[in-house]
Amino acid sequence: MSAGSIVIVDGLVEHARGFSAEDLDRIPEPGRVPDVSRFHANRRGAGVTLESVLALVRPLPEADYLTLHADRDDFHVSIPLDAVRGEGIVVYRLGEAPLEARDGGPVRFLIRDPSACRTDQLDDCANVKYLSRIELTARRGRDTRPTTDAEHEALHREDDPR
Ligand SMILES: Nc1nc2c(c(=O)[nH]1)N[C@H]1C(S)=C(S)[C@@H](COP(=O)(O)O)O[C@H]1N2
Ligand SMILES: [Mo]
Repeated sequence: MSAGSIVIVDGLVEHARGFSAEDLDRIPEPGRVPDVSRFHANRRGAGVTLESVLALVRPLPEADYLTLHADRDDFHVSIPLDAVRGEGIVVYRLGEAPLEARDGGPVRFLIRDPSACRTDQLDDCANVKYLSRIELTARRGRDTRPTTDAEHEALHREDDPR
């Protein structure tokens, strides 16, 4: 793993590895996403496409699911790889600075065009904050997204670092 790794990508990939902010900075166009507020009005930061990160680790043909792990608060989301490939963004900077916890940093996952909470695999709840690891698997992995309104509200009350 590289020094200063902020996110690990592993599982069913040819080259499991950690990425530092500087590693992610080296990803060229068309992988760059300069300003997420363009498509999520209340969120900020800059990053790279999931696809550009996957291109560096090379998922194996048998990889069917992508699981997003947030160790900080033990939150996990597992979604079909095909569905998320073209939609995922890995956000890790605010200007030149690291993305802070108040914005879900140091690494936040965002879906470009999410459905409302609990309506789909690619919903708002899958916009994982404090992302520590992206794991590729052949079957669905761990998913701790809330399944009821009450669970969902409780999670939002507790998950507010601001
Ligand atoms: N690590 C982590 N990421 C998380 C959550 C969480 O509890 N922990 N909540 C999810 C849910 S249920 C929603 S709806 C969105 C809310 O994102 P927002 O606070 O930026 O609106 O974050 C998602 N990402
Ligand atoms: Mo949610």
